[in-house]
Amino acid sequence: PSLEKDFLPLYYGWFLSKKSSENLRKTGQAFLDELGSLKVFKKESKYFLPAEDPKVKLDLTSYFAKRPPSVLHCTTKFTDFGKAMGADEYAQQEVVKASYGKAFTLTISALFLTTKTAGARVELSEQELLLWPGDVDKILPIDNLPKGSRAHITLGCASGIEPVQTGLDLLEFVKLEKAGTKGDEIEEIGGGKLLYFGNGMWMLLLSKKIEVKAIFSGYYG
Ligand code: ACK
Repeated sequence: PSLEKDFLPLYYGWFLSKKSSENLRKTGQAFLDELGSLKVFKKESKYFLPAEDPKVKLDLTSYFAKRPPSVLHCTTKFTDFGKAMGADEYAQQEVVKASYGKAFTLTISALFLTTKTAGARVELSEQELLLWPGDVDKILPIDNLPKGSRAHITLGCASGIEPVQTGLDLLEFVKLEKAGTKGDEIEEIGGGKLLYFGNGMWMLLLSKKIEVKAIFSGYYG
């Protein structure tokens, strides 16, 4: 019997270095600032405004006021201290044990924003995909999306929204992409090409992908 079976973390994931974390927060903030100032965004801002008071000024920074408190992370498996489905199976994998405490480089290909969440899309390498659970890339049981589709870093959540939503929002984008809706190309802005998928769903495809340093580990709360 091993100790780790009895003390699983709240979740496993890659935890960004302090510097990478600070840089990514800044990049995310710059995106919010620029997007919020665009005419096309203002024209479509009704999705972010209360129906009863659609004239109030929208400030995306205060809209996404719930931000991760410490260093940013990319969740692999939410194990809920062992209570989540598949928690033990995940934790007992050799690759998980062998990778624990090891350094990785994550590649960020896009930033995205919906009425609920703001996040960064993570492109996992072959090696990183070995740490990705088999059962998380779906919203509905029938969804069949590429492994790692959900990989993300939460940057902020709207009031009343839990961070689990960020990955689900990213899956919505991926489902639209799979259905052939690539998003309308709005314009080139600082950092890349801005896409609009409708319903307040925006994505910035980074012209230069961002690499961040991260340690694979568990978070115990
Ligand atoms: O932003 P995230 O990936 O979304 O990081 C946090 C982290 O675990 C701690 O809350 C994620 N999380 C929470 N609940 C779940 C869940 N049921 N499935 C997958 N990820 C989850 C959350």
